[in-house]
Parts: sequence; C-alpha cells; structure tokens
Amino acid sequence: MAHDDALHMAHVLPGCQGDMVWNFKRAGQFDFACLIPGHYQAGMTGSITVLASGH
Ligand SMILES: [Cu+2]
Repeated sequence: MAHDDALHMAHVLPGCQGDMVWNFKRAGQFDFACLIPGHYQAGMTGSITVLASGH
C-alpha cells in the first residue's frame, strides 16, 4: 500500500466518525493498526481482505 496521501488515516473523537481512503494496488490479505503509541499493543488492529477487481 502506498502511504502517499493524507487521506490514508483519520483521527476522530470517541463516538464520532471519519472517512479515509485506502488504494490497494493488489489483492490480498492486509493487516492494519492504529499508529497512536500503545494502541497497537492494546489490540487496535484489524485485517482487511482485498479482492481482485473484474477489470
Ligand atoms: Cu488507536
């Protein structure tokens, strides 16, 4: 994944929502995590599956 765009992360207050855009160059399974110190260790992580597009 290319980290060349400020839209790839979002900071939101508790109970609020935000938007971000991730552009994946290939299909696959990718792990993601919060970059705030201690949050990864606290389990603020996840996994996303990117499917190949039909074109
Ligand atoms: Cu966090």
